[in-house]
Amino acid sequence: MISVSEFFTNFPEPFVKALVTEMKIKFVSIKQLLIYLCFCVTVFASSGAAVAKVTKIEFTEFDTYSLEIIHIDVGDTVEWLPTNEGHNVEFIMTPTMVSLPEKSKIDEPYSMIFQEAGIYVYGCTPHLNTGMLGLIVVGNDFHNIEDIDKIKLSLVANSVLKRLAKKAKSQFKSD
Ligand SMILES: [Cu+2]
Repeated sequence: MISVSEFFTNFPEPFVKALVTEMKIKFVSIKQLLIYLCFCVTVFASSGAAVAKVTKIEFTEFDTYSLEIIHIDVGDTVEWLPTNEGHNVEFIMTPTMVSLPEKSKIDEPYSMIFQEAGIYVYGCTPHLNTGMLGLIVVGNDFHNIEDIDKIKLSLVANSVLKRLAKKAKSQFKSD
Protein backbone atom coordinates (compact mmCIF):
# COMPACT_ATOMS: atom_id res chain seq x y z
CA MET A 1 0.00 0.00 0.00
CA ILE A 2 1.20 3.53 -0.74
CA SER A 3 0.16 6.58 1.17
CA VAL A 4 -1.83 9.44 -0.37
CA SER A 5 1.22 11.72 -0.40
CA GLU A 6 3.25 8.98 -2.05
CA PHE A 7 0.52 8.54 -4.62
CA PHE A 8 0.74 12.24 -5.60
CA THR A 9 4.51 12.38 -5.55
CA ASN A 10 4.62 9.28 -7.67
CA PHE A 11 1.93 10.58 -9.98
CA PRO A 12 3.26 10.12 -13.47
CA GLU A 13 4.32 13.56 -14.72
CA PRO A 14 3.13 13.13 -18.32
CA PHE A 15 -0.33 12.31 -17.03
CA VAL A 16 -0.43 15.51 -14.90
CA LYS A 17 0.78 17.55 -17.88
CA ALA A 18 -1.90 16.04 -20.09
CA LEU A 19 -4.53 16.78 -17.46
CA VAL A 20 -3.42 20.42 -17.14
CA THR A 21 -3.33 20.82 -20.92
CA GLU A 22 -6.83 19.42 -21.21
CA MET A 23 -8.10 21.81 -18.54
CA LYS A 24 -6.47 24.72 -20.36
CA ILE A 25 -8.13 23.71 -23.65
CA LYS A 26 -11.50 23.46 -21.91
CA PHE A 27 -11.01 26.89 -20.34
CA VAL A 28 -10.03 28.40 -23.69
CA SER A 29 -13.03 26.87 -25.44
CA ILE A 30 -15.41 28.22 -22.77
CA LYS A 31 -13.80 31.63 -23.15
CA GLN A 32 -14.17 31.40 -26.94
CA LEU A 33 -17.80 30.38 -26.56
CA LEU A 34 -18.49 33.40 -24.33
CA ILE A 35 -16.77 35.74 -26.80
CA TYR A 36 -18.81 34.20 -29.62
CA LEU A 37 -22.06 34.65 -27.66
CA CYS A 38 -21.21 38.28 -26.91
CA PHE A 39 -20.53 38.79 -30.60
CA CYS A 40 -23.88 37.23 -31.58
CA VAL A 41 -25.78 39.40 -29.09
CA THR A 42 -24.03 42.54 -30.39
CA VAL A 43 -24.75 41.67 -34.02
CA PHE A 44 -28.40 40.93 -33.23
CA ALA A 45 -28.82 44.14 -31.24
CA SER A 46 -27.21 46.34 -33.90
CA SER A 47 -28.78 44.66 -36.94
CA GLY A 48 -31.98 46.70 -36.50
CA ALA A 49 -33.88 44.17 -38.59
CA ALA A 50 -36.43 43.54 -35.90
CA VAL A 51 -36.39 47.02 -34.40
CA ALA A 52 -39.20 49.38 -35.45
CA LYS A 53 -38.00 52.81 -36.53
CA VAL A 54 -39.54 56.23 -36.00
CA THR A 55 -39.42 58.86 -38.76
CA LYS A 56 -40.14 62.47 -37.83
CA ILE A 57 -41.71 64.85 -40.36
CA GLU A 58 -42.05 68.58 -39.70
CA PHE A 59 -44.51 71.14 -41.02
CA THR A 60 -42.38 73.76 -42.76
CA GLU A 61 -42.87 77.51 -43.13
CA PHE A 62 -43.21 76.95 -46.91
CA ASP A 63 -46.48 74.98 -46.54
CA THR A 64 -44.77 71.67 -47.19
CA TYR A 65 -43.72 68.63 -45.19
CA SER A 66 -40.01 68.44 -44.36
CA LEU A 67 -39.90 64.97 -45.97
CA GLU A 68 -42.17 64.58 -48.99
CA ILE A 69 -41.33 60.93 -49.64
CA ILE A 70 -40.25 58.36 -47.11
CA HIS A 71 -39.51 54.65 -47.38
CA ILE A 72 -40.26 52.67 -44.23
CA ASP A 73 -40.79 49.06 -43.15
CA VAL A 74 -44.02 47.46 -41.98
CA GLY A 75 -44.41 48.20 -38.27
CA ASP A 76 -42.48 51.49 -38.39
CA THR A 77 -43.87 54.70 -36.91
CA VAL A 78 -44.11 58.17 -38.47
CA GLU A 79 -44.45 61.24 -36.27
CA TRP A 80 -45.57 64.63 -37.63
CA LEU A 81 -44.48 67.62 -35.62
CA PRO A 82 -46.35 70.98 -35.69
CA THR A 83 -43.16 73.00 -36.11
CA ASN A 84 -45.07 75.68 -38.08
CA GLU A 85 -48.63 76.85 -37.61
CA GLY A 86 -51.73 76.09 -39.64
CA HIS A 87 -51.12 72.51 -40.79
CA ASN A 88 -52.28 68.98 -40.12
CA VAL A 89 -52.24 65.45 -41.59
CA GLU A 90 -55.12 63.94 -43.56
CA PHE A 91 -54.76 60.61 -45.37
CA ILE A 92 -56.27 60.50 -48.84
CA MET A 93 -54.93 57.13 -49.97
CA THR A 94 -53.91 53.91 -48.18
CA PRO A 95 -53.20 50.38 -49.49
CA THR A 96 -56.52 49.01 -48.23
CA MET A 97 -58.67 52.17 -48.53
CA VAL A 98 -61.18 50.39 -46.27
CA SER A 99 -61.08 53.14 -43.68
CA LEU A 100 -58.86 56.16 -43.86
CA PRO A 101 -57.23 57.14 -40.56
CA GLU A 102 -58.86 60.05 -38.77
CA LYS A 103 -57.31 63.34 -39.84
CA SER A 104 -55.28 65.17 -37.25
CA LYS A 105 -56.20 68.48 -35.66
CA ILE A 106 -54.48 71.61 -36.93
CA ASP A 107 -51.24 72.41 -35.05
CA GLU A 108 -51.21 69.14 -33.17
CA PRO A 109 -48.61 66.39 -33.29
CA TYR A 110 -49.69 63.20 -35.01
CA SER A 111 -48.30 59.70 -35.00
CA MET A 112 -49.13 56.54 -36.87
CA ILE A 113 -47.80 52.97 -37.04
CA PHE A 114 -47.88 51.50 -40.56
CA GLN A 115 -48.99 47.86 -40.54
CA GLU A 116 -49.98 47.51 -44.20
CA ALA A 117 -47.43 47.39 -47.04
CA GLY A 118 -48.04 49.71 -49.96
CA ILE A 119 -48.33 53.39 -50.85
CA TYR A 120 -49.90 55.95 -48.53
CA VAL A 121 -50.70 59.51 -49.60
CA TYR A 122 -51.58 62.27 -47.17
CA GLY A 123 -51.89 66.01 -47.22
CA CYS A 124 -52.63 69.05 -45.12
CA THR A 125 -56.39 69.74 -45.13
CA PRO A 126 -56.13 73.55 -45.69
CA HIS A 127 -53.30 73.13 -48.23
CA LEU A 128 -54.25 69.96 -50.10
CA ASN A 129 -54.96 71.84 -53.31
CA THR A 130 -51.81 73.93 -53.14
CA GLY A 131 -49.78 70.73 -53.03
CA MET A 132 -48.87 70.24 -49.37
CA LEU A 133 -48.69 66.49 -49.83
CA GLY A 134 -46.64 63.57 -48.66
CA LEU A 135 -46.07 60.02 -49.84
CA ILE A 136 -45.06 57.01 -47.77
CA VAL A 137 -43.81 53.74 -49.25
CA VAL A 138 -44.15 50.89 -46.76
CA GLY A 139 -42.17 47.70 -47.30
CA ASN A 140 -40.98 48.65 -50.80
CA ASP A 141 -44.47 47.74 -52.00
CA PHE A 142 -45.85 49.67 -55.00
CA HIS A 143 -48.89 47.47 -55.74
CA ASN A 144 -51.36 50.37 -55.37
CA ILE A 145 -49.29 53.07 -57.10
CA GLU A 146 -51.88 53.32 -59.90
CA ASP A 147 -54.50 54.45 -57.37
CA ILE A 148 -52.72 57.81 -57.23
CA ASP A 149 -54.21 58.60 -60.68
CA LYS A 150 -57.70 58.30 -59.17
CA ILE A 151 -57.07 61.06 -56.63
CA LYS A 152 -58.95 64.18 -57.70
CA LEU A 153 -57.35 67.37 -56.49
CA SER A 154 -56.41 70.67 -58.13
CA LEU A 155 -54.14 70.67 -61.18
CA VAL A 156 -51.24 71.87 -59.01
CA ALA A 157 -51.83 69.17 -56.38
CA ASN A 158 -52.21 66.43 -58.98
CA SER A 159 -48.95 67.38 -60.65
CA VAL A 160 -47.23 67.38 -57.25
CA LEU A 161 -48.60 63.86 -56.67
CA LYS A 162 -47.37 62.69 -60.07
CA ARG A 163 -43.91 64.05 -59.28
CA LEU A 164 -43.87 62.33 -55.87
CA ALA A 165 -45.00 59.01 -57.35
CA LYS A 166 -42.37 59.16 -60.10
CA LYS A 167 -39.63 60.06 -57.62
CA ALA A 168 -40.71 57.32 -55.18
CA LYS A 169 -40.52 54.72 -57.97
CA SER A 170 -37.07 55.90 -58.98
CA GLN A 171 -35.93 55.46 -55.36
CA PHE A 172 -37.13 51.85 -55.40
CA LYS A 173 -34.72 49.71 -53.46
CA SER A 174 -34.33 46.12 -54.55
CA ASP A 175 -32.60 44.98 -51.37
CU1 LIG B 1 -50.77 73.07 -44.42
